[in-house]
Formats: sequence, C-alpha cells, structure tokens
Amino acid sequence: MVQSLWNGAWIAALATGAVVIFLIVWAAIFHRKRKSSADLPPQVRYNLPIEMLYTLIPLVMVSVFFFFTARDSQVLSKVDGDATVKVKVEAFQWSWRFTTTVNGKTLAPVAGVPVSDYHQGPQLVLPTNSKVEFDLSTDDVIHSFWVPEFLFKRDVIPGIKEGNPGRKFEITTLSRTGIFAGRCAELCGVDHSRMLFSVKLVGPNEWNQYIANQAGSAQ
Ligand SMILES: [Cu+2]
Repeated sequence: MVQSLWNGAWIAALATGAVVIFLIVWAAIFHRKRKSSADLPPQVRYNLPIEMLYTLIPLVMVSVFFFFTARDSQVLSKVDGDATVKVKVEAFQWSWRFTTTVNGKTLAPVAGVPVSDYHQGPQLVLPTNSKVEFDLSTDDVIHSFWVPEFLFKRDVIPGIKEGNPGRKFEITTLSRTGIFAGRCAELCGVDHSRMLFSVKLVGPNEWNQYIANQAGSAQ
C-alpha cells in the first residue's frame, strides 16, 4: 500500500511536471517577442474563465492527492490492539530500549548506546508473519522510529501519555527473515546519527528459542 501510494504520487507529480514544462517551453518559443513589431501584444485582464480554470485545476489536483493519502493513512495507522507480540519502544538521547511482550509475558528489555554501525546497536528480534504492535515513547526530545525496509516511520513525541492511540502502530507484513537497519529520523542532538539499531526477523523455531532464552534471563 505504501509502495503504490509512493508510485502513484510520483506518476502524478511527473505528469504535472511534464505539463508545466511543456507550457513554459511553448510560451517561451511561440510567444517570444518578435523583431518585426515593437508593440506589446494585447494585455488581457480579468479573464474570468481562465482565472476559474487555474483556480480549479490545482484544487482538483490537491484533492486527489489528499484523498489517496487520507484513505491509505487511515488503513496504515489503524490499531486493532489484538497483536500477540507487543513492543514497547523507548527512545532516548541517543539510543533505544525495546521491551517485548509475547502473549502477556514480558521479556528482558534490550537497550543500546550510540554506535556507528547498526549491527552494534540494540537488536529487536521479531517473528515473521505475526501481527506486531509498537508503542513509542520518549522522555527527552522528539525522535523518530524508522526501519527503512518497513516503508514506515513514526515520530516519537514526548508528553504523549500511555494508552494514547497516537503512540501506536501495527505491522502485519513482516514476511522476510533477515537483519534490517533501523535509525532515528528526527535530528535529536549531537549523537543523532549514531542512534542506530537493527531488527532481526526470524522464523517460528528460532523465535520460540529466543523467547525461551529471554524469559530465562529475565527471571
Ligand atoms: Cu533520536
């Protein structure tokens, strides 16, 4: 859904750009000042049909952009609250703390320090093909939770109380195993660029093993 919204926006923007560039070039070539006459061409003012046209066309274009963005963001930001895996993401200057709860059982938190390579940052382990709920919070400044591979990013804003739906989002499309880079996408201070982490997506066997290990170390 994110990919097709992105593609659609680019196609619409390129089409708009092509029309605008065509009009500029056409006006520059066919309506340039000609040597033969020194007079100004007829000056048109208050042409109502033309003014209505160039008010209406941008309005229609903005409405189309708005419609598709609003329609998709409503679906993408919907939180059902019934995810079996819930992750509490706490952002701070300058790293992250991840606390995962699986079927009501909370695992040992994973916290990091500023690093220059995302492999060295805190690692969030998640199962593939499950619904995962994220709850984002920060006690200092605005950060932004971003895993580029998710095609999704959400600002982490201080002062938003627990239980506020604006802190939460769900992802159901984590289908591929692997280790994916994550970062902070909101300039948050001197070590902002080192606020790196990784997400490791694992299959069911490895996931069960991970839960068993983490539950043990939490006790
Ligand atoms: Cu940050």
